[in-house]
Amino acid sequence: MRNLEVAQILNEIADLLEIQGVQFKPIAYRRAAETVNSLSKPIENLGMYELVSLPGIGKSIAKKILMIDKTGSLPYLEDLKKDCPIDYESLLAVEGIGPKTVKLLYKSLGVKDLDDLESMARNHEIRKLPGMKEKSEEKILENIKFAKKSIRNLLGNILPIASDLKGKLNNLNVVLEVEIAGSIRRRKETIGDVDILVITDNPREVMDSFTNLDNVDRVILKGPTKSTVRLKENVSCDLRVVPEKMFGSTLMYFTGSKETNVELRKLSIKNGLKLNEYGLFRGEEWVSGVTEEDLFHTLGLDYIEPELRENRGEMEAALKGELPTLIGYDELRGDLQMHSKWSDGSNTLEEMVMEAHSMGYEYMAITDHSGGLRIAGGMDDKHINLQLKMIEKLNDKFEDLTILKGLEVNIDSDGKLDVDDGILSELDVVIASIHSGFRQDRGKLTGRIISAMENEHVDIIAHPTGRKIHQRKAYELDLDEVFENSIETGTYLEVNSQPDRLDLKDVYVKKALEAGCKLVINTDSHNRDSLSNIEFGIATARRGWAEKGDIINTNPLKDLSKLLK
Ligand code: DGT
Ligand code: CA
Ligand code: CA
Ligand code: ZN
Repeated sequence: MRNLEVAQILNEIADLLEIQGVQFKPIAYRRAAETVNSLSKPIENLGMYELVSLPGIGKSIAKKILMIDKTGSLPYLEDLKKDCPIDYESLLAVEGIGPKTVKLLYKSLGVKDLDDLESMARNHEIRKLPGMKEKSEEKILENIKFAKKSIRNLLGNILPIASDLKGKLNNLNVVLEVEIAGSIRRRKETIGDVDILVITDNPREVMDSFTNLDNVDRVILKGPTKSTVRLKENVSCDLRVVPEKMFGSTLMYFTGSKETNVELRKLSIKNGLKLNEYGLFRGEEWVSGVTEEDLFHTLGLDYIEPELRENRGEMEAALKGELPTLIGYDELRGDLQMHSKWSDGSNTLEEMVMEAHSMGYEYMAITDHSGGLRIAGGMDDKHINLQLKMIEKLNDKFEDLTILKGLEVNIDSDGKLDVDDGILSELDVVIASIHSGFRQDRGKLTGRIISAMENEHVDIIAHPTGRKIHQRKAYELDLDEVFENSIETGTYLEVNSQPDRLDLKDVYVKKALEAGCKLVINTDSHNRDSLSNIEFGIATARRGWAEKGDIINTNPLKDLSKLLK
């Protein structure tokens, strides 16, 4: 472990203790962190005796440093985190908010995360607190925006960058293997930093090339086995060199999630084994670790796909041989929501069709917006009828692709649709969605969705919760009631693949499937390039434990048509 990382852990302990209102200790940890940070030699070279002779480091902190050094983590910190119900990392990222304020906000207003903070600031609750003014509220609201953007990036923005890095590293002669690990491998919706592992015989050359890549903005640390850089795209990237014999165990460790690692380690101990990034051991004897598959099997588990490694019951399922067979990334036969220039899309109908064709789809649906002048780019009845004729003509041109006639209709604030049943009855796919009135109460919003589902023509509810990552919370919804009605009315809920929507999100996908719903994965593309976003929708479905049979657009057209009746 590097000095910087050790110091970070000590500072994090200080933050947590301060949030809990513990006296004196936070100051001690901060002083120790400062000492570690300003050391001129690597801390890993120091033993107990040298450590305690440093200013501000006593026996208890020295012990912790040695532990961090040896294991890469600290049970004391993990326990502190477990006891802390607050998303303090996000809150502390807001400029002007320190541990004392986090504590004040939690104790007096129950603020646990950025969303709570934002709503308290908007409702003018913050100015009532000691030491806070009207101005502080404005500042907080302003700074929340920055904090939200700077903390975590969308998977949709980071995955291409990481894949590009992987490619560049793969091109180096001395690199034998490269793998992306961390939250990207798990396809989490937002990403803190990029983690990459390589096998090489020549670490020095790999590190030199890595830190000199043209999109590296600055080098944060550079060592023989680990380097960290800040990329010009404003995200950090950790690169680790891994011995071949340990590739599986290191990949498993750095894929995480942290919670999953903790559970895997517990299971190992139960089996009289010890698991760490270097392998699986019985006493001193190395047992397994070349591949992840070996490790899982040695532990008596079925292989757990990275998307499932979130400690949401996958371990129990893997022990019992009851893991789902996840839907594959190549199993969709069509995309059932996209827009063209006929409404607010930026490509023509033909261009969208050509793109879907080149993706190898068997079918697709054009679902431009309805609503006439009331909706941006919405088509009126005349335009809808014209477009239907155009689609028929286009269909004649393609033998191996069927273009389904669709619309994305609007659910108004009373739950009524903005297109007559007469027109809806002529369509193959009717999608209904909420685009306004997000602030209504739970009963009203749930009622709107349910009345749309009750229309016999409506097949799909798009982006069912309306959330936009970093921009807008989901609206209030009784999801259990929505799931129940989805089954009763045969209306499918969408997993929207837009990287800032991913709606339904992973945990709701899982809930919906447990309730017995069927889902559809769409891109909701507004230009042809976005059709490739489908992988993020599939990833979200996989993170929600979806199998092929749960997703209607894995069906051949003739079966799909029956489902869309
Ligand atoms: P991120 O970067 O916040 O999106 O999420 P991750 O999961 O990529 O987390 P990161 O980059 O901090 O660490 C990569 C993996 O390394 C993580 O998923 C699990 C493992 N790891 C890192 N730190 C710890 C730790 O303190 N304890 C345990 N058990 N595992 C850790
Ligand atoms: Ca990461
Ligand atoms: Ca990392
Ligand atoms: Zn649109």
